[in-house]
Amino acid sequence: MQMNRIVPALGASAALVAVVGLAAQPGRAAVTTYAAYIQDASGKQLGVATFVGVDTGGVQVRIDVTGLPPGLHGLHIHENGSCNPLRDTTGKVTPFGAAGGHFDPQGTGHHLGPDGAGHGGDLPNLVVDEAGHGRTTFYTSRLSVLSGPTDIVGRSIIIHANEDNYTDTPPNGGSGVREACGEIGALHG
Ligand SMILES: [Cu+2]
Repeated sequence: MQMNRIVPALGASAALVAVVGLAAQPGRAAVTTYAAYIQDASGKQLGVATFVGVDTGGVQVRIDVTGLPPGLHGLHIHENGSCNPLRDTTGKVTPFGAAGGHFDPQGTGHHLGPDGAGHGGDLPNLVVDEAGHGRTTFYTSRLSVLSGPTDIVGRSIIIHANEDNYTDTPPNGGSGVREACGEIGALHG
C-alpha cells in the first residue's frame, strides 16, 4: 500500500525522499510515511516528525526539531489531530489543548512510558542538546500507520516542557506544559 502524497514544496528533504523511495523498490516491505510539522505556541516552525509505518507492523518515528530549551522533554501522541489552543469555561487557555489527552488505544487509563502497559502514545523523552536540537529515531510496535485501532494518522504529537518520569505521579509524568505540537498528516516534500 502506497499512500504517500508528496507535494513539491518548500524545504524538500533528501532524507525524507529517500525514505519514501524505499516503497518503490521490489522485494521490500511496503512502507507508508506520514509527517507532523511541529510548531511552538507562537506558530513558529520548529521541525518535523516523520512516521514510517511498515506493513509488518509498528512505526519508525523520526524527530528533527530545533529551538527548544536543552534537556529532556516529554513526548507523546495525543488523541486528536488538532494543535489549536483550548479555552475552558473560566477563560483559561491551554496551548494545543484541542489535541486532547494521551492516545490510549488499549483504554488503560495509565501513563507508564514507552515500555509500560499504559497509553500507547507514551513515547521516549526527547533529548534536546545545548544548541537546542532534538533529534531521534526509534521504533515502536505499539502504534501503527493506517492499520487498526493503533493508527496515529489524524492524531497529533506533542513535545512537553519538562522530563517525563513515565508514571501517573505527578499526572502525565510531570512533563508539564505543552511546548510544541504537530498534526499527523500527509508528508509535504
Ligand atoms: Cu503529552
